[in-house]
Amino acid sequence: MTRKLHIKNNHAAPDTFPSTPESEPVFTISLERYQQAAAGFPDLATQLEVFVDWDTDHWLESMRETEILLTWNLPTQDLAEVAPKLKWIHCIGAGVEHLCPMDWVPAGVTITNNKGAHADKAGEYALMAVLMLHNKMPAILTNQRSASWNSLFSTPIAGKTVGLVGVGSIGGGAATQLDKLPLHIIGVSRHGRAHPHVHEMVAMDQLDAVLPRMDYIFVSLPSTPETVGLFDAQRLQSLKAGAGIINVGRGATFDYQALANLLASGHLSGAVIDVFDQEPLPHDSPLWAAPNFVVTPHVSADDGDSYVPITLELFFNNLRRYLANEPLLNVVRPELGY
Ligand code: OXD
Repeated sequence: MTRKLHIKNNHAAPDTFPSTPESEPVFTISLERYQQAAAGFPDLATQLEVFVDWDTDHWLESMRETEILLTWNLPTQDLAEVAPKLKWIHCIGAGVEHLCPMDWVPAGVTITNNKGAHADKAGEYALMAVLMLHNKMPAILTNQRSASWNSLFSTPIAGKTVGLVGVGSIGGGAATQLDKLPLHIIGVSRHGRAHPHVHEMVAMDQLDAVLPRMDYIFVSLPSTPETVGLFDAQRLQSLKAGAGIINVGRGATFDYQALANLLASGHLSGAVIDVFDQEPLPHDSPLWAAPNFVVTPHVSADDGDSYVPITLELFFNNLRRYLANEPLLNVVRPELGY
């Protein structure tokens, strides 16, 4: 018996995913890419009948027989009637806030996410961004815009403290890379579970106790009711004078205008920011020109060459569990939203 796998790709459009034409090929699961990955899992692939689609071109016809859906998003309305055989949705992103609230999930359908696909790339970005902040690159880039030669010296980084707010797969990747430097690493996570490359781990309710000790803060939180607005004006104001900020999680966790104000006033030294509420960041956003505020276009964690192969490997490994009736990895908890 074969099971039908529907792969839903999206054409790029602003405010969806992928949001830019250049990101569309990075995230497209073409039949060719699928077959290349499937060749590594022949015993599993023969158990699937695969249909590759774009947007909702063949959604209604195809979903009638579909048991497994591989996608970033989907039309959720009346899903139980549209897809009566559906059992498993694998989301090709780590963040699933676009699928929340998950009151539409039919009984018996499990959702998994792409947790684990981002760790290596995000870890290197973290290393780069911490070194950028420490070497005053945001201020140097700001000065460059006005042709200003201002000798901003820095020191070796030894002895500085980096805080990782969120120690999931991305925060863990950051810890692994940052631990190569002579830094003290504090992790803050929901449960405060130990990580081999984090020197001091606390639970989220200790966040305000440890934040003022951090020279550089790397935030990789999902957008959930618990995290939206976490870094508001007051909390940002409470950070150590001269601290630097990196955000690769979701824009909704920050008040960026308050952050820009604190950079302009000199209380904070720099920011390297990869995620925004609206992506692409609109041309007229004041953040483009905010001093010491570096914008990167949501590229911190996605491997531009191998995102799809990494995703499909993760998918096939989970498919093995699925076919063996074993618990899946990366199951999203609808009540938590990640
Ligand atoms: C994701 C991301 O959620 O890259 O996968 O932001």
